Amino acid sequence: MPQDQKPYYVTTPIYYVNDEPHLGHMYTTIAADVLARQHRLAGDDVFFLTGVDEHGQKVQQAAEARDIAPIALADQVVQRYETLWPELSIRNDDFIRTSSDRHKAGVHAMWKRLLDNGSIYKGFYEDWYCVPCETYWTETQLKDAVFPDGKTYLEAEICPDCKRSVEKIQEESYFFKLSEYQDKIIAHINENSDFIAPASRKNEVLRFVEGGLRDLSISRTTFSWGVPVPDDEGHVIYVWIDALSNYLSALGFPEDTENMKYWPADLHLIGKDILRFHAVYWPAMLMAANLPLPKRVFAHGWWTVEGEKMSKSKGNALRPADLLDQYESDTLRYFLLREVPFGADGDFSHDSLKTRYNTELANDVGNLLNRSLSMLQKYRDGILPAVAEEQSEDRALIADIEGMQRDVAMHLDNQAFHLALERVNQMVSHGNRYVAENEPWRLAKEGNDNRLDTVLYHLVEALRLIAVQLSPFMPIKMEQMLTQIMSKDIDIEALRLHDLAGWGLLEAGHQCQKPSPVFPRME
Ligand code: ME8
Repeated sequence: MPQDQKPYYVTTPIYYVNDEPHLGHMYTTIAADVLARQHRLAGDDVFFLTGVDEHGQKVQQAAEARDIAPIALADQVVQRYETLWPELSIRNDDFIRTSSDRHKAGVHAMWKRLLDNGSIYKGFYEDWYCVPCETYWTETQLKDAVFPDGKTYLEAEICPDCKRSVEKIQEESYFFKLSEYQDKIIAHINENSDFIAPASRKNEVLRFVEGGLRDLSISRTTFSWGVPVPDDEGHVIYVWIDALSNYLSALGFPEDTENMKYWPADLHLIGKDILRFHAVYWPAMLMAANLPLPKRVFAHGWWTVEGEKMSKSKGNALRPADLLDQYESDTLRYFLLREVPFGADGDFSHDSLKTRYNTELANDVGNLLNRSLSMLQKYRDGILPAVAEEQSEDRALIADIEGMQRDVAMHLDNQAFHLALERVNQMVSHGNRYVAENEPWRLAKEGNDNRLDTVLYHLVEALRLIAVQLSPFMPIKMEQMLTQIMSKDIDIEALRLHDLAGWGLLEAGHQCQKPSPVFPRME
């Protein structure tokens, strides 16, 4: 690896194994994959981590319901993920399982650090607990949450997040001195404006922390499926302390491994449901352990399906395998990141997917590729001509390409996937307008060879650079597109901007392939 490569570490949540993968898991992981690909393309030294969260009461109960051991359930679900991710072109560098020895070693090391620093003590715990969410609620929090009829969640014994029953529990427990970190967390958030995104989420976290942080109960005695507390095996470590440590254990923590160079993470991508754990508990743990904090936590929004909340009971959770039976993986990748501003909630509808595909991909990108390569075939036997005379409209096209390259990089730095794609689409429209305005068929008829050569060259070169920008989003389709343009097998994983982002790298005399549709219309 060259010396100047910048490390870039991006993570997804580790997903619970009590359930099958669904649209939501797919969404976060695709987003992380696009960023990982974008950074590899830019020449960075990328580490992209995903994995599964295998411990906890919820998983234990799901396994009991199926009459199998928790680890057997975990093995089944892990297999689903391990076959699913490649089918969606997800190219993670590692896959962490919390049942692995390397992970347990990391969790134990984290625990010991907190214990040695005096951040952990033993006490008694009495509170409300939501099993499905693995979340504890204080009396105050349940009292503050009120139904429209005025009844409090405490009276109803209902979880304010998932609206299912909470149970009262009392047990001996270890505690983490979270309360000591209230001011430090507030200061960190205020001093690091990029730490929590989008901005609305930042305010939400600040309000929560300003409301007061109580010490956090971090061990359980009521079930056994977890990482045991060192030297006190009647306790298992609270599943969130266990789970959050994955971001370090996967790098080899506590050993001083080569991969520890990736810490602190550049980005934890998560859904808005688990923001508090990532933007409050995790930073506090890291502060207590004297470790650097992740640079950024981005909490994206929530998908519903055809206007309804996805749920097991409704049976409407979209399964990636079913989606992949209906659509190509690149179409799904494109749609999910294009349809909804990243950070906002969104609705999955088959109609919107088809409309977006047909208008933006089949009509716009597909058409520009087809008509450009067809005209090149028809008028120049597929051989790229030299530029004869560049006019202002040609220079405007090049300037727009360069603007697109800058803007896409900027938008992806902000995780604004939808804006990055919108920007590419503007460029594609510019390309189609350029065809309409220059009327190559007229130039051919008039015998205006100089102008025709120039227009054909600009079209193909623009298409090449558009495909490069889209390649993190649609690696398979863009491999096909680039293969037609470059007339050679393209290894999309090996592309680097450094070698291919400059305007004019395609040489006159280069033979392009005959076009074959990359985005056939969907009926
Ligand atoms: O929370 N819309 O795991 P989990 C968008 N193990 N994203 C969704 C979604 C939806 N409807 N449903 C799920 C856990 N997600 C813990 C995490 S991390 C140290 C431990 C995505 O299986 C989204 O990324 O419940 C959300 O944060 C995650 O799945 C929750 O996955």
